[in-house]
Amino acid sequence: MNAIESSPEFVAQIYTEMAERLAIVRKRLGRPLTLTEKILFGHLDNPDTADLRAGESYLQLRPDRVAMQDATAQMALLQFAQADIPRAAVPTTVHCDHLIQAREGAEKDTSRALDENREVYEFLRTASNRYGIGFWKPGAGIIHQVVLEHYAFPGGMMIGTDSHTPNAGGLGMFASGVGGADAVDVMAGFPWEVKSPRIIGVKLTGKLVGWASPKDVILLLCGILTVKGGTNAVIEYFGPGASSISCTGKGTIANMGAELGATTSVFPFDASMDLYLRATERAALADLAAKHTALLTADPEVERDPSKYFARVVTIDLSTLEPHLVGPHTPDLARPISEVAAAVVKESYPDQISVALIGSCTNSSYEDISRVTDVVQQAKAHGMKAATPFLVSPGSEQIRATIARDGQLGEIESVGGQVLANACGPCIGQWKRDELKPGTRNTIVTSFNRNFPARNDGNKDTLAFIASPEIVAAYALAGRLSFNPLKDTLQGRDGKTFTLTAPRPAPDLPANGFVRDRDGYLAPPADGSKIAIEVAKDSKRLQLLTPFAPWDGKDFVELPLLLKAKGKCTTDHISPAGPWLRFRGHLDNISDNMLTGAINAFTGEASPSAPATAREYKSMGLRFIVVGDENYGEGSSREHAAMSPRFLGCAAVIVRSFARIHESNLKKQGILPLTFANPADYDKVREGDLISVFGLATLAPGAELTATLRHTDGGEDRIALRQTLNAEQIAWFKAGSALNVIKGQGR
Ligand code: MIC
Ligand code: SF4
Repeated sequence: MNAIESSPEFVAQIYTEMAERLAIVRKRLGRPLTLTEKILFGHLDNPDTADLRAGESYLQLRPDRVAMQDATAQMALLQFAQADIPRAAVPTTVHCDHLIQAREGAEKDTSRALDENREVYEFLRTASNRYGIGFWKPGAGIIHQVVLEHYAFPGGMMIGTDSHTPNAGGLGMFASGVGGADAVDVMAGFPWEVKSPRIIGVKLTGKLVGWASPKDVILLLCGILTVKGGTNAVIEYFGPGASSISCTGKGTIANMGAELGATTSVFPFDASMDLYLRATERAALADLAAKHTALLTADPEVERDPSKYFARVVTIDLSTLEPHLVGPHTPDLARPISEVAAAVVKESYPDQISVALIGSCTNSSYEDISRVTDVVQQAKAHGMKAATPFLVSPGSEQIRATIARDGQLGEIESVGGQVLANACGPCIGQWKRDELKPGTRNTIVTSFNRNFPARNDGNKDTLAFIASPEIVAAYALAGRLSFNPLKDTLQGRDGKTFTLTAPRPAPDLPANGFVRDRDGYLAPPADGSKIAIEVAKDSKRLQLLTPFAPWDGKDFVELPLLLKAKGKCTTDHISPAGPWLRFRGHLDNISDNMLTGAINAFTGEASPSAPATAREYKSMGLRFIVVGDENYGEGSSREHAAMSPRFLGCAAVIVRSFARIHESNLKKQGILPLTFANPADYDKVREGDLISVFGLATLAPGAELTATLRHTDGGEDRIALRQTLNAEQIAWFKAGSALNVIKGQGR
């Protein structure tokens, strides 16, 4: 049986193996290594022979753990069930966090979710028990927070079926977001394959002061690097400023590296991680890490001459960092707080804030909530209450119970704050906003990480802005986006006007320890092989998978263009969440949301009819092609954004560029992800085009393909397409999916 915990024995063994593999790679490379390289190469499946060219080759890695959340684990486990493998090969956990809808507050919302999602939770619980997977029940917390509190450790490697898995980088782990099919590979005992990343070094100097917080580091970086800037790159932080930031603060920064499209973000092992491990009852891991600091930090030469070792170096001086606000609609539209008021006027953003929200997997640490409490107490001293509804999503039961015990929650509630379940809630559209008429243009501010249109409440006219929790708290008090928390005055109920002072530095670890809570955890039995996994035939929520058909050996000839998407097309546009989350285990049903959020380049409108048209083609035995713009598939790891198109008959997706996880999800599911060799050819695609792709029989790594666009007026354009498939991925395409290849090959 696999132990689920990251026990000292388990971690010691990993450090030994890392050292062995690194010795081999060091011999081959003969140069100093960055921290990223140490963890990556320390987890190579084939250190002797691996092709290590950054940005070019694919690495075969052996992650130490897998984590999955309920909205993605359903499809992952349905695929794992198809692979017919008795038990997960590495320690794996499932976390029930995405399916709880925020409505009336923590208790009622959690109990309603238990009722409404019973069938899905039962499936996840029994499948976890059967396959030797640790199961965290609804209400226990959000995946990344629970992983940080219990399983992450410096130098480890983890993959998770959620794009914010890199949160564990705050504790020095190489943690990456993947689609369910990648998780299935690792759970089945195969290596995880990922593009060998470029490494971007971020040097932090100085120390955060005043209102500036770890969140502002990543908000600023989002503005600098943009949502594409981290694609196939790892962000490695270093410098004196890095060690001045708490472990949970580092978690916030690493978490939101997902917004840059980064493979992950890492921080070197330091005293803050040591303290966090001890505060979470893992002193033995802290001792072990201390013994292995050479493995868990970059070689000294790297810090001395960073530009020699990193593809790019960005320097951020924490001492002069101004708090930032990003949004709306994209996390890289960053502005210093002092420029927000002018932007409100210039862009006609609704000034009145309709709701302020803090917490989530990104920002609900003890430090965050304590700084928020400092801000609200200043207002309370003047008899003030929040001017807007003020919602708090704690990241875990550990954090909720601790801030309840230490009084911060009570303080936040006393100014009108409402505590939601320890779950994703409004961050993923699980938010019943009865007060808002659909279609109303309105402003919300959050301390979350995502702000795509319609993301939080299903309303595309909601403008979501992201800032640190302490800044969001200040906005909640003022109720206006044009309010500058650093300077402007508030009017107290006592008749006095006052200016907020910057919250005092707050501890990231409670003086009296965390309230450790493992009630929400269910360990798998020693032998789960007799446990049956039931999926009712007529279930609306779950559906067993049928393997996708293999490639028929022919070129794609004159396939209809289903949709040409324009501009940002995130996985939230391709497979919207919110109400659709309930179908995450039912491929047929969820496919009715396919591409409905994508903006049709010919009409400028969303595409509600895309699923029906695709079904029509399917009934006629026709496959189709989708065309997209830059960074297509940005955002979430949800593989539904690849499985639904595959299920309805998509043969290829042709775009200007892809986001990493989505490109890999398409490959896994047997769809060809292609890019225009000449990005301007995007403009040649016209409404009603029939698209052919030639050269499939000789498909080979690096080979270009040719396509023709036959236009409705009889004209034709011939264009060149690129692809990044390696030999193994070509085999997936030919077999119909990666899963078809794995099946029967189990360990
Ligand atoms: C997100 O933040 O977008 C999600 C919801 O957590 C997703 C996962 C999902 O769609 O289930 C992610 O980040 O991967
Ligand atoms: Fe949940 Fe939001 Fe974090 Fe995704 S980003 S895991 S939806 S809290």
